[in-house]
Amino acid sequence: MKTSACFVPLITAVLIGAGPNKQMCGDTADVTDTNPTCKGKMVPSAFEPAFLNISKYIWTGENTVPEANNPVGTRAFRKNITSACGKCATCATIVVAADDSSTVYVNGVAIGSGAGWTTGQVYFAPLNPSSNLFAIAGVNNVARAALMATINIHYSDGTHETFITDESWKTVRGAAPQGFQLPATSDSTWTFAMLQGFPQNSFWGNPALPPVLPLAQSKWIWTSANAATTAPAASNAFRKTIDDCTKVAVCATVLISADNHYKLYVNGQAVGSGDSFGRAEAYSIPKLHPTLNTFAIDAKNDEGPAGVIATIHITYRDGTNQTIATDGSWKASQTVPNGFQETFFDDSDWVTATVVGNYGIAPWGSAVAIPPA
Ligand SMILES: [Ca+2]
Ligand SMILES: [Ca+2]
Repeated sequence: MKTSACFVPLITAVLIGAGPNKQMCGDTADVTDTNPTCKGKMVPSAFEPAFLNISKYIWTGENTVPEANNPVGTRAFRKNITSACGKCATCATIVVAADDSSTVYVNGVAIGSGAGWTTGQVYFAPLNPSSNLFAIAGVNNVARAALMATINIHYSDGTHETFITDESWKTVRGAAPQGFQLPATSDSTWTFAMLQGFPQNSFWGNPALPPVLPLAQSKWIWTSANAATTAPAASNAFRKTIDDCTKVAVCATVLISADNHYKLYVNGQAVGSGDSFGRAEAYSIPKLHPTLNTFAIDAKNDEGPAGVIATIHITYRDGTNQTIATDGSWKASQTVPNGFQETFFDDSDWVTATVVGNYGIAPWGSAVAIPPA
C-alpha cells in the first residue's frame, strides 16, 4: 500500500490568464498542468509493451472451483491505484482479455469494450496525477468466466509501472451494481476477486498481444512522386500540427519507420530515431500541450527508394482518442531548416508532402515489424 504521505490532492484547474504555453486557446489547461507533482520535465521514452504473462485471470468466486462454469451475466471488478510517490501519472495503456467480453472504465469514464481471450484488447486512457480508479465490467455468456488485465501506467518522467488483475481487486458475487464504475460508489462492502489461473497454466492460455498501433491506414510520404523507386540522397523535413481548442490532449503514442533514417520530435523535444524500413519503433509521449502539438520528422535517404510512415495516437482528457496518420496533409521541405521541430516554426511556405503510396506498397511491403501493445 502507498502511504498517505505520497497523496497529492487534485487541484481543480483554476484558469487565470494565459501563460507562455497557452497561446492558441487562451486559458485551456489540463489537470496535470496545475498539479505540483507534475511540474518536472516531461520525458518521452520507447514504448513499453504489456507484461501480460505476469497477470492473473480472476472472477467473482460465485463458483468456488477455479476455471469452472459460472452464472451468465455482467460482473463488476475494480481497483484504485495510487501513483508511486512523487510520480505524475499521465496516461495508461490497458490490455484486457475476457471470457467472454468486457468494458473498461477509468475514473468512471468508459474507455473501450472488447471480447475474447485469444488476443488481448488494447486501450489508452488519460489518468489523474496521483490516484485512479480502474473498473472492468466482465460479461459471461456461457460456461467458464474470467478476465485478465495488465495496466501500464505512464509517468511524466518517462518511467512506467505495471499493475495486474489479482486477488486484491474488489468484486461482487452477483450482478454488477448500478454505477459500480464511478469513483463516488463505495466498494467497502464488496468482496475480493477469486484467482482463476495464471495465463500460461490456465484454460485460457496467454493471449497474444496486438500491435501497439496499426500502420495500415498510414501512407509512405516523401517530397517527390517516384520516391518508391528512387529519390535523391538527402534529408527532408516533415511537420504535422494538431491545433484543437475543443478538447484537452494529454498524451500520445507514435509508431514510425523510414527509408533510411528518421529523427522524431514532439513540440521541439527529441523523442527518438531509427534506421530500418523493415521495422517500426514505438514511443510514449507522456504529456502533450493541451491544445497545440507539433510532430516533426527529419528523414534522410541514403540511396534508392525513400519514404517515411507514421501513426500517431492522441489520448484526450475526456477519454476519447484520435489517430493521425502520415498523409498528404503533412507539411514537407526538401531541406531541414534550423528550428524546424519547434512548435512555432513558420512552415507556411512549405509544400504538402507527396504521398508515395499506401502501407504495403513495394519495395517496403506489408511486413514492417511493429512492436506489441
Ligand atoms: Ca464464458
Ligand atoms: Ca533509401
